[in-house]
Amino acid sequence: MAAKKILVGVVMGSTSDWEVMSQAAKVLKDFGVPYEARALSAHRTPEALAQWLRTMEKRGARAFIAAAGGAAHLAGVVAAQSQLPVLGVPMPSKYLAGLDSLLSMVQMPKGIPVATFAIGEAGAANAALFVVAMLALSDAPLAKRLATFRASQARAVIAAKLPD
Ligand code: RP5
Repeated sequence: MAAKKILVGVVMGSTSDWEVMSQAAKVLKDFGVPYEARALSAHRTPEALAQWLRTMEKRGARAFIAAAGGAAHLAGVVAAQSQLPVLGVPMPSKYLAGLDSLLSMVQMPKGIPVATFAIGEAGAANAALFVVAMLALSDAPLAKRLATFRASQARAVIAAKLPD
């Protein structure tokens, strides 16, 4: 039986990243965007990572979201191996609070880009929302769902009351 088609590959360097990256998965799920999430590391499992990237491309992936912490080279390694857009999410880290992850990820040398998002949950959710916006360019029902989401978010902000 053929593997289920997916549109987004979500990869993180460790299962310890999942608590944050589940925010990205939730957004994709809520918008009905088929994705596969895996914990695969650029340095601990380089061959398995390369194999998974090839499989995702064959299954129709249109983008990768890659999250890592510390010497966060995972997104760059994914971008080196795939021509698909790579969105990077720096993970909060134990000793440097994710600043190490952010600087590692955002400072890609010229030629192989990674679109780097904010550290942590906001970055995870926004990377997924950005993928939704990219896919919505050629998917009118998805574009409508994105517009509905943004309108409802705006209504919630306007309706919110500050404490007396
Ligand atoms: C990175 O090292 C991972 O992306 C994670 O953010 C960090 C710590 O990994 P573990 O030691 O928790 O597996 O590769």
